[in-house]
Amino acid sequence: MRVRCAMAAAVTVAALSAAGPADAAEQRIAPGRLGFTFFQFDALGADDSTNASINGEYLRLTNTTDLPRQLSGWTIPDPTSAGQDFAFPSFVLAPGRSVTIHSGRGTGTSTDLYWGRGRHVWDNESGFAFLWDQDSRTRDVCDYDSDFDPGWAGC
Ligand SMILES: [Ca+2]
Ligand SMILES: [Ca+2]
Repeated sequence: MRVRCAMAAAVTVAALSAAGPADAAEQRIAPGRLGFTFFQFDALGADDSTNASINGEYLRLTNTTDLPRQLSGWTIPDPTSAGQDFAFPSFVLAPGRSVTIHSGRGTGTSTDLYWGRGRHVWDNESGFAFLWDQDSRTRDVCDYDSDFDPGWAGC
């Protein structure tokens, strides 16, 4: 997934540098992407049961489309199959903005949301994070492997 993203970015850069002004404008208004952009799957330092450590695990979701996106009803399924999926509240992600989803407890803001779990969610070795829309369609997936990713992944 990351390799494909990197290749797509390289192709975009190449296309932009070779394109004329009209083509460049077309690129700017082309539909963007709503997806994961950063994943701290292993909280910094030794993992303990404190809320600060649990919140040190987080996923960042970015809206690079030109439109605000309502995420109400979207979910991030629980990777441990404990039936405690993260469900977005009524939440609008503005164009160009990101929201960080922390594993622990906290008060949600326009930039940070909290899963509310009492322990770390993401395996520190490897795994997948899925983003599902309100119809349970997969909109993005971020895979990671600590053999290649040093505690975090760029998605
Ligand atoms: Ca973890
Ligand atoms: Ca850690």
